[in-house]
Amino acid sequence: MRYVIHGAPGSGSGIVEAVCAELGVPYEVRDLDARNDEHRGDAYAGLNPHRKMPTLETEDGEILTESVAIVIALDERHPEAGLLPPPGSRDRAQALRWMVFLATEVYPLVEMVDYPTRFVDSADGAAAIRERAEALQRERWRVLEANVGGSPYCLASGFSATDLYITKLGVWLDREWRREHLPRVDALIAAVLARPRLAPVWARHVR
Ligand SMILES: N[C@@H](CCC(=O)N[C@@H](CS)C(=O)NCC(=O)O)C(=O)O
Repeated sequence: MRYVIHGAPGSGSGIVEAVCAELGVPYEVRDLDARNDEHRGDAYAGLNPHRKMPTLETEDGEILTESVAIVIALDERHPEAGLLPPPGSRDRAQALRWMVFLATEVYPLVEMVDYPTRFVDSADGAAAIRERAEALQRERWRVLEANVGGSPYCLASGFSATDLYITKLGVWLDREWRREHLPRVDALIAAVLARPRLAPVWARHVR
C-alpha cells in the first residue's frame, strides 16, 4: 500500500510523514501552497472538508483526516511495526491518552495563536486571544511534562507514535522556553529528532 500525504513543510502533516517513515511504508508527499492558503480553497475541501492539514489518501482513494485518527489507522494496518503498544494494553491506553490530550487540548490553541481573527473581529481582541492561548498552551505542556513516564520517551516501555506527535507539536514551542520549563519533553524531542529513519522528515519540518 502506497500512501499520499497532503500537507505542507513545517505543518502538522509532519506527524503522518514521521509515522510512515517509522513504519517503513512507501509514501508520497503532496505539498499545498499553505502560504497562499491553498488549503482553504474548494479544491482541497474536496479532500478535507475542514480545510486543514494533514490528509491521508490511500491508493484506492480512501480519504482520512484528523491526525490522531490517521496515526491509529496506520498503526492498525501495520501492527507488525509496533508503533503503538498492543490493543488492550495499559501502555496503549496511556499512549492514546497523551496523544489525544495534545490533539484536543493543545493543537486547537495553535489555531488561536496563529489565526486569532478567526475568533474575534477587533485587533485588541485578537491580541488578547493570542496572549491567552499562548499562556494556556504553556500550562498544558507543563501537564504533559509531568507525565512523561519514560526516559527519554513518553512511555516507560519505550518509543511509540505518541513521541512523534509530541515532537511535531513540541518543535513549534519557543526553544529556550521549552529547554527551561520542559526538560523531559525537550530530551524526548532531541531523541526523536535523532532517529535515523526520520532525518528526511525533520529536514522538511524542523528549522
Ligand atoms: N484536528 C486537526 C487539526 C489540524 C490542523 O490544525 N492543522 C493545521 C496545520 S499546522 C492547519 O491546517 N492549519 C492551517 C489553518 O488552520 O489554516 C488534526 O488533528 O488533523
